[in-house]
Amino acid sequence: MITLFQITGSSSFVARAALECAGARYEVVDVHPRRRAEAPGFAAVNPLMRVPALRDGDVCLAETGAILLWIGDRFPDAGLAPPIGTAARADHYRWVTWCANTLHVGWWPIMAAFHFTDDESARRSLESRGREDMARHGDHLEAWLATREWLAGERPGVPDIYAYMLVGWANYYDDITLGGAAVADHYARVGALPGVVRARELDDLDERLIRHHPDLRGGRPVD
Ligand SMILES: N[C@@H](CCC(=O)N[C@@H](CS)C(=O)NCC(=O)O)C(=O)O
Repeated sequence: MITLFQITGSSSFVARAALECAGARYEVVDVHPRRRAEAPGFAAVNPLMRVPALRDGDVCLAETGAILLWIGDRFPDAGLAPPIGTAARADHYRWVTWCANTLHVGWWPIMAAFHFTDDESARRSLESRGREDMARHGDHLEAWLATREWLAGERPGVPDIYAYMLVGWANYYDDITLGGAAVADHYARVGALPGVVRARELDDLDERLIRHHPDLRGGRPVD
């Protein structure tokens, strides 16, 4: 059995969406955002206590990109990862890695500048530089998607689901949009995949990835 350690509506959403798209059988352990040590088995799977984390039999995985690559390979019939050795497979690695090391971390100065500095003016500067970077990332994605439907190959795959979540986080801000029409169309296409729709329902998220019930995680109040 696969076990996903999650906080609904966080980065773990994308792992759940990939599992749903893969048609996987899995269970979830809801991690309380402020009482992570209480989640049974969580620290053993990811000593950093960050979500998503995944246990698959004897295998323990952390890091969103690694988990997505694992799911893509683990369920080959779902077609979420192109065949090894193909150009599409190279694009698959490229975009999962770009999402993990560029777009995902690109959100931190915007969402969590307070982690980096206590100084108010430095914080504003980080948020503003973060927005400039995010605009460049959106342009990069837009250029790639202007000539193709999916990020890697002819079918939707795990990089599409990862990009979908990270593009969707722009909905939390009135002044941020990633890319243009091609990114918006891709967001709509990925958002309509049945597994992604189901993961949104399970994570209590609307089409903009905004929580229906902001005070609940896994159906329970966050106190
Ligand atoms: N590099 C990790 C980052 C994961 C991460 O930061 N997850 C957040 C939730 S969105 C978290 O668990 N944060 C807890 C913390 O920073 O203590 C990954 O890509 O999986």
